[in-house]
Amino acid sequence: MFQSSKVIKRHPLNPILTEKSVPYDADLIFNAGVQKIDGTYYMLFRNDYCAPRGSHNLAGTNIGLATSKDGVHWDVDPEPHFEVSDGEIKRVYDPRIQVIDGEIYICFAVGTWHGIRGGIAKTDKDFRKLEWISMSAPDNRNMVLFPEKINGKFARLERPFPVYSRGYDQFDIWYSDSPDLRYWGNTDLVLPAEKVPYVNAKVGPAAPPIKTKEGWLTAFHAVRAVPPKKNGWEDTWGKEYYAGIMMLDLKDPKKVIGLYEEPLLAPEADYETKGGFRNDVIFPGAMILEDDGEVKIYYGAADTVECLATAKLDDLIALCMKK
Ligand code: BMA
Repeated sequence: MFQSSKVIKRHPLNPILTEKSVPYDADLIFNAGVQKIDGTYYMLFRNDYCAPRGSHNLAGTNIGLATSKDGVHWDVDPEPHFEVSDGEIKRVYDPRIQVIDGEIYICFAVGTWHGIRGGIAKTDKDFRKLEWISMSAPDNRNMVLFPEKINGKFARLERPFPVYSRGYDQFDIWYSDSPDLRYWGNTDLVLPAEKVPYVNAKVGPAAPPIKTKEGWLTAFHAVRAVPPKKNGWEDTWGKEYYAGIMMLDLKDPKKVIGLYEEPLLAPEADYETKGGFRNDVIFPGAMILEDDGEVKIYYGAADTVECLATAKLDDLIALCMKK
């Protein structure tokens, strides 16, 4: 019913990373964070592994590192990069990488025994160190950091999930800022789900914002509830995940100044709609703006593989800014 925008090109080598390229136990490779630092692309990918490999018996989640010189072909490290599972924390997943003033930060969804939390950690150039800076109260996740301080404060988008007040899967995108990445406040609503015409359920942040002359451009995830059916590995699955795109005000990023009212990316390709763990899922995790004005959009497909789509920055801006 809904189609991807014409300005989007799926990369001909999609999916660009799958479990086949991972030399250790790996089954579902998706929802990666990517950054280009000093000319090298770094990807932290989510790996949901099964025991034994290749079975449908999910056994855990770790995070792998892959590097690339062109953002398309990847070298995967020989070992998983990290797996966090210590007492209260069950696992971390869906990493989002941001560089602010030369420091590298990762936002994670953190599964704990007492709810899902949004965690922010500082790391170093080889992504080995994980120094936790802050962890939200449950239930919150999908945090993304802005690439610079705004009005003197660090800023993030986030997605609390207030089941009591909004109902199951009716969730929105929120904003908070912080003097130090530890204490977050000034929280406000950014994009309520009902403002997005093709959504009948929830929205949430996806790719960390990039700065443009018009504003902060950011891709979000947008969910439609559909009648549950057997889809993928589970007996019933009743959702479709799209990528949406919007523009936020440069000085007041709580303010949406442009929203594309149709999906940027809708599940259409075979690797998005067939044979995956959960088909019909597109979940962006990064947008990289190249010097020639191309934007690389990295996204998880079907909760199974990692993909790349490209678009021209000017086209993405035009989608958001024209009514
Ligand atoms: C969300 C998260 C994502 C996942 C999506 C689709 O709730 O768990 O990591 O990609 O569902 O299954």
